[in-house]
Amino acid sequence: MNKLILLLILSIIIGVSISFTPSKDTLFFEDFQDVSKSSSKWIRSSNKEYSGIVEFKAANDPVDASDNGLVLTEGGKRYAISYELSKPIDNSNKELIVQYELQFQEGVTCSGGYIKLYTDREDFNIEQVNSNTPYSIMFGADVCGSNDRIHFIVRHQNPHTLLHEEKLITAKPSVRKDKISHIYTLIIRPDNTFTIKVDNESVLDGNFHDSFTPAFNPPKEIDDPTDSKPSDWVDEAQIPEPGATKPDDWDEDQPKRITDPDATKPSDWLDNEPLLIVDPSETQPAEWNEEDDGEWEAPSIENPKCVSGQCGEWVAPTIVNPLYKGKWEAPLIANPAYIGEWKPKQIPNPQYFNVENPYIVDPIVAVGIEVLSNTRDLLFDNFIITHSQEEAQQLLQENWKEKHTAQKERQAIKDAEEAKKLDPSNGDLLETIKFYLALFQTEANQNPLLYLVAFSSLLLPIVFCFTRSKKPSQKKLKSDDDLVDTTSTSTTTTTVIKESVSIQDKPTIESEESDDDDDETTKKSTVTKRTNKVK
Ligand SMILES: *[C@@H]1O[C@H](CO)[C@@H](O)[C@H](O)[C@H]1NC(C)=O
Ligand SMILES: [Ca+2]
Repeated sequence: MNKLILLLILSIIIGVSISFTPSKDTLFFEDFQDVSKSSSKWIRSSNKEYSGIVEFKAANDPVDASDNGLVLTEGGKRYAISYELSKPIDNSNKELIVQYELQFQEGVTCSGGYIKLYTDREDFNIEQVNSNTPYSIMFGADVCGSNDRIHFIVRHQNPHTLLHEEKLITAKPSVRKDKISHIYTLIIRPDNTFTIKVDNESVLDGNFHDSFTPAFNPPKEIDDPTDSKPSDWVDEAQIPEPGATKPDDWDEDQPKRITDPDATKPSDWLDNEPLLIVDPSETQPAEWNEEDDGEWEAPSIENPKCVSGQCGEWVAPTIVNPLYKGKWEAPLIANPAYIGEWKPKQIPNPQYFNVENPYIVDPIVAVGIEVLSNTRDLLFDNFIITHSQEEAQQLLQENWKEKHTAQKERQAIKDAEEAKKLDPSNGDLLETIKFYLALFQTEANQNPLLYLVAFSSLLLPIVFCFTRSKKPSQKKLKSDDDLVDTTSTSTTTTTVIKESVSIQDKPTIESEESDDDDDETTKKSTVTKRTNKVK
């Protein structure tokens, strides 16, 4: 066998994990594989507020050690780093797809994981980016405590006031808060609809005309501010019947429940048996010393005669009182004077305008991350902006899918190991090896090339020995070993929560309460407590 061919095959296989190449129509693509290029294109804001250190490097616990991302390395810091596009993006009459990958490597307490697409303006200065820099779209994950949502905000110019207003989607799709990598996709269509996907699954389908707050288009009519409810307006629909009186046989003093008059004490009831008795099988231990230990008392056990609960003082059960009626109230009748609910008169809205195509956003000149993160090591990767959904899906398939699957499996193992630690009947080494082998098999069944990689990594040294070759390049094999090696870094989550620091850049959403349920996928192992029996 020719070792060159073998090497070629290997490098092709290894290349599979991150292989996406953008087309000439791709508007923006960044996978951080060329670190020197990324370092020169991503510009950090010189604003003092943004002191967080960004690095371009692999994940802490990488599936593929050669897969770099953009990492916000410190917790409790603000970050502003942006990439200026060579040509501004105009989404008129075209689909626009914005997609990126995000991983909370060390978990998340309170962090922005969203991106901003900055508006093409005369005064845009990439080195001065801050929370007030005008953006056209803000999109992505935002978590703070139990509040989390995927943002999609459009800054839109009001044609009357000429001021830009932030339009937020009313829905609050939730963020994946686990420690594995997820991919967020926004699709904006020229028919004024949009879709938000997480991990290639739709989480929100919306419409620019009615999915945003405030709406792009103000209402045509508004309440007349000069109108007010007349003082004689009757808006009580029902009234107590006039002249109704309490019936003579209505006794308001009857109690709700009474003792069951038909109940009798069971004939086998044991009035004088105690619930606990001294354990007759216990005797004073030989080593018991009354002087040191005090007087010995035998422990108590449940009285075996009382297992059916028929011991002690007998009390008759209670039943619902058939004579109970409660407080008498006059029956309600329809109010003959009722006019209806009062509503102010509607007048044409002087501020009305009609934006026919709110999907068209202000041209985009740069992509940026401008966030506060209280947790360290948020990792961004695989940014793409394109007019082609197929292209975005291809990137997801080629650069993310395998990694995500491997990470999910690792997480499952970690969870299983955690559960095992809590369980005293720990599994043995053989079981663990069997488990990893089974895992490898599942992975390899999905991607048969892995068999070849595993096989080749055994075969390679033999071939090289045999042919006495000089420099086998083993470096790249590491990434594939990693797929099986899941015993790496434990979960040390040093998270800093600074109450005083809040995410300032979204004034309109500060006070909102999340009514979303946590869809956190983290499994919590339950510890079973053994309660000691009374003995
Ligand atoms: C993503 O979803 C589409 C359907 O919407 C499907 O055709 C495609 O295979 C999916 N891609 C991956 C990588 O799962
Ligand atoms: Ca990458």
